[in-house]
Amino acid sequence: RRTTAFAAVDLGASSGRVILGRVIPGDALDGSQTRVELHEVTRFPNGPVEVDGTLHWDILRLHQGILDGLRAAVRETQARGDVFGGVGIDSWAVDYGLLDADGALLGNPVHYRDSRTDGVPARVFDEIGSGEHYAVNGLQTQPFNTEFQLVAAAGSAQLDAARTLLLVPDLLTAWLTGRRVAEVTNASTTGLLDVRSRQWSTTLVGALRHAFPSLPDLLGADGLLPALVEPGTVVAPLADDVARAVGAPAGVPVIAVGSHDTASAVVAVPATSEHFAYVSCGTWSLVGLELDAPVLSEASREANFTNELGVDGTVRYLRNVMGLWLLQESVRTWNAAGLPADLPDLLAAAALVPALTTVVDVDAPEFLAPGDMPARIAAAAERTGQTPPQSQAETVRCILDSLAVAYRRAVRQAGELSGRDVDVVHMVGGGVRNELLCQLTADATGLPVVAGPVEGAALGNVLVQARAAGVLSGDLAGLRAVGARGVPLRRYVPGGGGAGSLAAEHWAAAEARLVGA
Ligand code: ADP
Ligand code: LRH
Repeated sequence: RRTTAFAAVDLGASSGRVILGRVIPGDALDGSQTRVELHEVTRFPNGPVEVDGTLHWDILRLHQGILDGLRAAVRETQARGDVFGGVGIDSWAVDYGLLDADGALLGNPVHYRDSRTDGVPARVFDEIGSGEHYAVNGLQTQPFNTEFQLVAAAGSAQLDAARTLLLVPDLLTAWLTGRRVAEVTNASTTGLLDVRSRQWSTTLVGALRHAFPSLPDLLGADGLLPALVEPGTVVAPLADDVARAVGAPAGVPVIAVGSHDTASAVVAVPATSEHFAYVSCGTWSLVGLELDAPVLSEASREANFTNELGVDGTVRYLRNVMGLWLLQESVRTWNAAGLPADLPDLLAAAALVPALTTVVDVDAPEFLAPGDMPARIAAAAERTGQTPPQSQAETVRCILDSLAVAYRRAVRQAGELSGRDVDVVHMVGGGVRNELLCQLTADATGLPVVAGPVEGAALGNVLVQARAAGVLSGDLAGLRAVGARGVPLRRYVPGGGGAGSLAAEHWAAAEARLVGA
C-alpha cells in the first residue's frame, strides 16, 4: 500500500506546469481514505510568439519544459520512496502540429488566436450549412476550430507535405512515446468528430474535402488523422531515450487522459450530485454542464453551445466565455506602458469600485486577438452608450462584472437548453484565486459557488491516470470523491459580499443591457 505518484503535464495558454499527484492510500482498507496530494514540480511561461506576422506556440520550449519537469518529478518521487505510476498530458484544444513522411515536425503549431481563420467559418458554412455541421459534431462555431484552421491552410506547401496531424497534447505524447494517437476529448474540438459515435465523421470530412479539394486526405490509410483512443488508454511506455533523459525507470506508462484541459478539469469538479454547473476558470472560462448525451437542437446551435466529449462517455455541454484573458492582456498592456499592474493590488482596488457600472459583451470577436484590451473595452463601452472605464481599477471591475454576467447567462441557458436543474456552480482553475470573481459569480447566478481546486486540470489528469493504472477504481463520482478529499474548497453564497453584493435583479438588468447592446 505504497503511495503512487503520477506526473500530470498541464499546459495552459498562460503557463505550463508539471504537477505530481501523489495517490496516498490512507489507513482504511476499503480505500475510503485514499486522497490525492498535488505538488507543483515546475511551471514555465507560455504564450503566443509572433513570427512573420503569424502567431505560433513555442512547442519545442514546451517539450523541454516537460522533460525538465519530468526529471524533477522522478527525482522527487524517488526521494519520497513513492512508486512512479505514469505520465499524462493535457493542454488547450484545437491546435495541431503537422508531421512529414519522416515524422519530422513541419513548422511550429499556429496559435488559435492567429487571424488566418478570419472569415473562414462563413466560407465553410456557404458550402456545408452550419446546421449540417451541428447535427453531426455538435460543436460551437469558433473561428479557430481545427476544421477552419485546416481550410485556412488548404493548398499550403506545409499542409501538402504533411502525413500526420497531431493535436498539441497528442504531439507531445508522441514525442514521449513514439506512438501517435488522437485522444477523443480533444479530438471533439476539431469539428471533424461525430459527437454521438465518438468517431471521426466520414460524412463531415467527406463534405469538407468535396467543398475544398485542395485539402489533403484526412481519413483512411493515407489520412492525416490518427486512430482515436479514449481517456484511460495506456498509449505506450516512455521511449527508452526519454526515460533515460529524465531518469525514469523503464516501462513507466504514458496514459491518455482527458487530453483536452477542460475535460480533465471537469473530472476534478468536486460535485456530489448531477445538478452542478461548472466554470473552468483560467485564460478561458468554460461554463456549462456534464451530460450523458449531446443537445443538438436548433436553439442550442443558435445559442452557440458546444457538445465536447468528456471522460467516461460524458458530454461537456458548455459555452466558451472569453475569460481572464481580458485581464491578462490588460495587465500586459499596462506593464508594457510602464504602469504598475500587480494583480492582487488591482483586484483589491477593483473591489472598491461600484458594481455593474459598465458591462461589455466579453465574447465579442474584437477581444480574441492579443492587444490593448483596456482601449478595446473602453471602445465597446462607448459604442453601447455606457461610461467607459477610466482607471485601471474601473477597467478590472468592468472585466469581472462582465464575466459574471456572462457566467449568469451561460449557466441559465445551459440549464434551459438541456432541461437539467442546476443548484450549485463549481469553479475550478487559476481564477479560483480571484475571490472577488467567485463572489460576483455567486451574486450574478444567484447560486452557491464552490471554489476549488485551483489546479483542476492537473487533478483530473491524475485521477484518470490513477484509475487506468489500477491504483483507483470506480466511476466519475468515485474519482471526484477521492479528488475532493485532498483539496481545500471555499464556498460563496449569493449576497455574501455584504453591501458590495448586488441582488439578482441588478444582474438581470445588466444582462438585458448586454443583450440589447
Ligand atoms: P491557464 O491554464 O489557461 O493558463 P490558469 O488556470 O493557470 O490558466 O489561470 C490563470 C489565471 O488565474 C490568470 O489569468 C489570473 O487571472 C488568475 N490568477 C492566478 N493567480 C492569481 C492570484 N494570485 N489572484 C487572482 N487571480 C489569479
Ligand atoms: C482552455 C481551452 C478551451 C478551448 C480553448 C482553445 O484552455 O482548451 O476549452 O476552447 O482552450
